[in-house]
Amino acid sequence: MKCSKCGDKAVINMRQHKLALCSEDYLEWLPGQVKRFIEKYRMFRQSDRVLVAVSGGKDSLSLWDILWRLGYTADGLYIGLGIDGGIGYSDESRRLTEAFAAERSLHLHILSVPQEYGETIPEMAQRTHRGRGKPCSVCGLSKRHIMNRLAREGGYDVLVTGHNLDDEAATLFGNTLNWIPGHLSRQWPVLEADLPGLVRKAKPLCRIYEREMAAYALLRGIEYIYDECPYAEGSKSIYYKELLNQMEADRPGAKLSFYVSFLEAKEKGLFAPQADPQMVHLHACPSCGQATTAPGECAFCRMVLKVEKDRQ
Ligand code: Q46
Ligand code: ZN
Repeated sequence: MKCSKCGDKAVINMRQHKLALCSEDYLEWLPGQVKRFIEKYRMFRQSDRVLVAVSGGKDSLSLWDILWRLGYTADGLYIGLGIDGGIGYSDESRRLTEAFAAERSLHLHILSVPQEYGETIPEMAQRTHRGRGKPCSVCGLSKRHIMNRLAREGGYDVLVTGHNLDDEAATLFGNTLNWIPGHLSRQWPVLEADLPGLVRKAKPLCRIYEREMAAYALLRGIEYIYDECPYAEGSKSIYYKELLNQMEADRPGAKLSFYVSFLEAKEKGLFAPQADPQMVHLHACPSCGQATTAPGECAFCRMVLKVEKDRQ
């Protein structure tokens, strides 16, 4: 197969775009696509200070690499969750993230959950009995809170994450199967900072296939952690991704059209935010200042208090 641009040997064939590219053209094409979507959805401007949440995986490290090459001012944030899973998951992902930042002289913030809160994420999950044996709900709650706090404290204009098209399509699939109106009305490539204590958030890879990100990392020689978090196994989102991949194999472009048609329908007014009765109770958490609908302190601050009390 030949590169559609220069006729050299193609290294990737993207049936969904009817495009095959050689390594050199691909490494130029993908960042161009990312820039196009950053501008299309008005995620941030060239002069903004960007904080990239990095996990050590291919998507977040490649995103950071792309933003850096595009000339954005982008620092990284790595959160150490204290997850081992027999493979030293957190230690290895931290090592790779630090090496990535050092190679490019990029600034990396590191927050270690066990150092900051006294326990690892799996330990906190056990203590609080959240999530029926899986630490994912404690993990998600903690990551959202910490990312938001550090982006605010650092005065960043926007917090970006490496969610790719496969992630967004799987989330949309779940939200649609269960018809969750609040989630459908909030799902969008960028979330404005329109609630107390919350920063602007954006997903520059939302229209880039996971396979395209893996190819970018490989061709760019980015060393990333291949293993998934050991707790990801058996998750609903992996199941939805498998189903969507089956559709994609039969009909190239199915995933992209599912997600993009949703965005277009939203632009025409579908799933417009309704007066959400929960929002009536919205206030800033007296302890951390982040928006919450829970009475009193937010779920994260209550969880940390419970862990502290329990340990005494
Ligand atoms: S939530 Fe669950 Fe992930 Fe946290 S514990 Fe691992 S799988 S990392 S996206
Ligand atoms: Zn709080």
